[in-house]
Amino acid sequence: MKRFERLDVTPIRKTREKAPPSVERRPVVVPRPEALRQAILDKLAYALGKDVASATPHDWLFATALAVRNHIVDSWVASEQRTDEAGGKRVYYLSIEFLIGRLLFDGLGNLGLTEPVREALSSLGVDLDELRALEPDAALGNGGLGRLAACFMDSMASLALPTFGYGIRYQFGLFKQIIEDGWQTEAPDRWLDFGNPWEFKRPEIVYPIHFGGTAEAIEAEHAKPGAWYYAETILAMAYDTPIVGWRGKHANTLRLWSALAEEPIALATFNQGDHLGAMAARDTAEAISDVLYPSDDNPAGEELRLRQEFFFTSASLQDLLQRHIATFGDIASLPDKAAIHLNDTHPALAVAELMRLLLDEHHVAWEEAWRITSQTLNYTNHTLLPEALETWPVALLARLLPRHLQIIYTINYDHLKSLPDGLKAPESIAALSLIEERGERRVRMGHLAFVGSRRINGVSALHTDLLRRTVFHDLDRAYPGRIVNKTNGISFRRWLHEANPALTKLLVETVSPTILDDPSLLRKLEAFADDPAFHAKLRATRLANKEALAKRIGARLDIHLDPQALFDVHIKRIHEYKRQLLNIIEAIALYLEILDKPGFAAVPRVKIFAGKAAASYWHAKLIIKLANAVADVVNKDPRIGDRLKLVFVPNYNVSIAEAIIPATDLSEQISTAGMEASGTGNMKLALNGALTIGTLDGANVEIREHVAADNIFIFGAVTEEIAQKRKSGFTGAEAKAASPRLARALDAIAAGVFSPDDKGRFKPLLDAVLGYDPFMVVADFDAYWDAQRKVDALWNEPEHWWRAATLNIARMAWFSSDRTIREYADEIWRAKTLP
Ligand code: 26Q
Repeated sequence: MKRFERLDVTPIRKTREKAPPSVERRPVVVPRPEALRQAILDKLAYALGKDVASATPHDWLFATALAVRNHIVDSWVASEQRTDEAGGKRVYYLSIEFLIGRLLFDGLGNLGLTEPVREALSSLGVDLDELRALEPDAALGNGGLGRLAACFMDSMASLALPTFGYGIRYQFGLFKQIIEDGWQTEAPDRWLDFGNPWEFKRPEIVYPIHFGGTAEAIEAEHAKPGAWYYAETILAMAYDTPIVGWRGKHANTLRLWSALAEEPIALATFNQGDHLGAMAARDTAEAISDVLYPSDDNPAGEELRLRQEFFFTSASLQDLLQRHIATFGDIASLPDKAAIHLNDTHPALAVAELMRLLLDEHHVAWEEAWRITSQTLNYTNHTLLPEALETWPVALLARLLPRHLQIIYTINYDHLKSLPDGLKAPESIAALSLIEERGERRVRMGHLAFVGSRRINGVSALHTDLLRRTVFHDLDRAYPGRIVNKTNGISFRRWLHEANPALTKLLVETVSPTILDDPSLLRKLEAFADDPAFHAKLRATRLANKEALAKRIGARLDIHLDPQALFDVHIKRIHEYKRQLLNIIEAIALYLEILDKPGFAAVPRVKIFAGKAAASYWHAKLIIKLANAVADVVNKDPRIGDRLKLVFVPNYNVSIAEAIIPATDLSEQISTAGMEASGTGNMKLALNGALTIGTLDGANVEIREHVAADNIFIFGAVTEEIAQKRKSGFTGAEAKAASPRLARALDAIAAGVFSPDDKGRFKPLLDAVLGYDPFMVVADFDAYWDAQRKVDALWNEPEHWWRAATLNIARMAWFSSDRTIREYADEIWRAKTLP
């Protein structure tokens, strides 16, 4: 660590006991608007160097954020002191993605500062809502997995569970989606262009991360450490963001690593005139934290991705080990004082890296190192799709992480040797091995994470059940009881209080203000399920949210929407298994039906789509083009008027979700049964009172159990039926032959109704669904159509619709991520919240 050897990172005061608190532990009091006004003006002057006359809107945003941050930091410092004093277990949540979105209203809401700050700014002639819209989204994630990590951070802080989130500080987050002529194109997400007011750079917290070279062989079963003669070293530097919980009572740290070259410039090379060459090593090193991989399912299999995974895993483990040793003085107590969680397999190298650190750097014997590792780590699986399960070629690991490969082989040897006799047949061994031997040899990261973890969890009841029956069937038999279910949840602070203040206000007025602290009180709404006065108020909040959304869409996309129409919303990553195509085909069928039968009692509908496709996922991009092409034709057809409109909202992100969800009447959760591990958008929409049309997939199953079958529209083949259909040799062409309505819609696509300039444009989509139909799009069409007509019928009976909406809200409390995190803390981490 040449660059940093002169930096002494030890605090001047070594023991916290003797240190006077740098921040008084004052009770959380809400400052008055005048004090906030002064604080903002001070930040403007002394942090930004601006006066009121020269301040730009961005300056105001930064000054406000920095003033709010002061209050967060008070809570943060006190939380760290309390955690130290309590001496309990800490949780470390390792995730390659954190899809956080904006932080201003999170901080304001949690600290109770929204209205005082609004008032302070308004006295300065500044509008808080305009500042809110200026903050870039922190889009350091692709979708569900990354957003779950962000909701979990919110809940862990709100419950005062001492936690570090560890991830990567990507210079560029998820790409910006631009729709050009209906096609998705990608542009870099320059979220850091103006700097980031929430983070603290920690130039003194730097760890070396090694790659390449050779490793000294150790024999299996031997306790002695090995040695790694690495070839390359990159530095990981910490950036900390405090994550403050509800009512500001506790704050945790999100520590994101940024890659840095050991030598910023090869001066000798520069002096010889090779100016670009002098920077090349730096560019290669720093590329590690440059960009988020833009896929939410498809393992990229590239060396840079593996480097990213090892980079943040190793830095996080080094950091938490040094904290543990500094606090407790030994390493054997790690399982009692730390629970490390692997958010999917992206940090699964933690199994080998923790072993390496214990064996080679802390000189712990193998057996003890294995006890520590396998009692400290836990792992969540987020997908069943076999093609989405991560594996890495043995040859690549041998080149990049040779010592880790040795350790993985030794773990595998021990694992296979200790299997019960009933699992020692060659087929069982092949299924249980950490190494896939067919074809190019690869390490199965799910297996590695499983074997190295104390608990493994799925993210919904159905998903966990399928995990036991499919991908981890043999491992479950070898290690019974390790797999547990933890159904996902969502942060009510973000997805109700912040996103839908009008509904929140109504709930507070109808039930009680304590509903903000205790969502179980939502149950009390059941008493209003048939109350016309409550229905009227609920409808009014929905209508206002729809008007606001319609206004935004009108301004940005020049599409006029009638807020009285049913807003039918399909928002999530674009993927064949999520079946946006099924929804689009239904829209086409509806369009043709309306044209055909002028008397057709269609309910006026607005179909809203939003979502990004992985940049390399051609099929998904073609689905986006089709959605836009159908929108073009339908929206311009004067015969249709306001009876049907389609909108594709570009650049879906957390902030756009916050605007669309409160304006939704119908929530589309129509994945092929067995393919969506859980879903969390389904929960956000139901909590905001949208009714769900969905398949029995992921957490939809549990949503139905909670809201009751009368208050949700379930349709389509279930997991077992799909398996049977597959066996019987089903093809989409058969389904088309059996359904004239479907046939007309598909034929319209084939005839070029939506692509007059290139009639064959959508043929790849048609070929897929008419052949093997891997995602059962056409197989489920008739059932979907029928379910949609039931939606129409209910919409036409407002008292029944709003009763169902009320009951959805009333019965969603269980889907709070606070409940999920309590379960993780009790049953997986065995960690206690601070009093
Ligand atoms: C792996 C290797 C290389 C490149 C990318 C990846 C990769 C990246 C992201 C693989 C998977 C993901 C993300 C998966 C994901 O978001 N899964 C979703 O997780 C949610 C939270 O549990 C569930 O609600 C969703 O059902 C599930 O699809």
